[in-house]
Amino acid sequence: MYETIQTRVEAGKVGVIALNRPKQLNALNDQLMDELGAALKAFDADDAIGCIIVTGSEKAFAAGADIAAMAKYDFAETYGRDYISRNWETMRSIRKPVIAAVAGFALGGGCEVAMMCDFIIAADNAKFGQPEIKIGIIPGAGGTQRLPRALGKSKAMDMVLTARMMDAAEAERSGLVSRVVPLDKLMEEALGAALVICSYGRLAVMAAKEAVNRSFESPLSDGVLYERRLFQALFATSDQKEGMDAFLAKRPAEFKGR
Ligand code: CO8
Repeated sequence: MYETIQTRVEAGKVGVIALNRPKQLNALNDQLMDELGAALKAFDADDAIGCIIVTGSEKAFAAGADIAAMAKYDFAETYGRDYISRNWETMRSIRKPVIAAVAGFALGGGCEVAMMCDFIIAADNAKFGQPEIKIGIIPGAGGTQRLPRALGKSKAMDMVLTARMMDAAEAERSGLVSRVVPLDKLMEEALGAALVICSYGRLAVMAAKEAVNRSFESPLSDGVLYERRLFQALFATSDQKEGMDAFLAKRPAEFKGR
């Protein structure tokens, strides 16, 4: 059904999307972004799925937007027809957690897609970078905005202006990624994290994601109020009763997602 990505379901509840243009190191073209958007939306709408993993190959998560495709576009096509830009914001509309499992190169748009996910688990061979300046452009899918939030101004400027790559150890030290694991353990680690998330109440998981994302969009007082209202709303769910009753009864909780 898809040509540039592969999808599968793990353990009946984790949707896995693997970017799959191996000859181009998973360079992101319009077709791939259309397919990624469609797959994300399909998993988001599927009640059986509790968490989504986006990954690439061992060599590349994605080496950026497809330069061969971009090279021929002019302003009328990029701005007027939204070539290479369409569908990049789909990730932001996904309400279930999305984990990026990154091995190899995550450059340019590849780094930006990883940063749009909710958190990044990296293999020890991962390399992150925003090398757009080397080809006469700048990041175009949030790199100049999300990198400073993740790394602080100095490292973000260093990466965007010099185009240097950051290895997995530096990325973890800097807060860009949440965990680094050996390459052969990457999917196991990501799946483990996804299954832990799936074991919790679906509504609380969605609310937690929404509240954390709100912190990037609002002043602290508004964000704290937003969090408070979501917190209070969760007391209307049966999962809140079940979670607390189970704790007090010293038994595992059985969440229903209601
Ligand atoms: N686009 C197209 N093809 C690519 C890309 C790419 N981004 N990256 C690699 N490839 C291709 C190569 O052309 C090569 O193809 P071929 O075998 O036909 O010559 C193949 O993949 C293998 O690549 P290399 O031979 O170069 O492999 P190396 O291991 O020697 O090097 C690198 C790997 C370092 C990753 C190198 O390929 C490289 O520097 N790639 C380009 C990285 C880059 O500049 N990325 C940023 C692109 S711009 C961008 O992402 C802007 C995003 C804006 C999005 C806006 C949306 C709103």
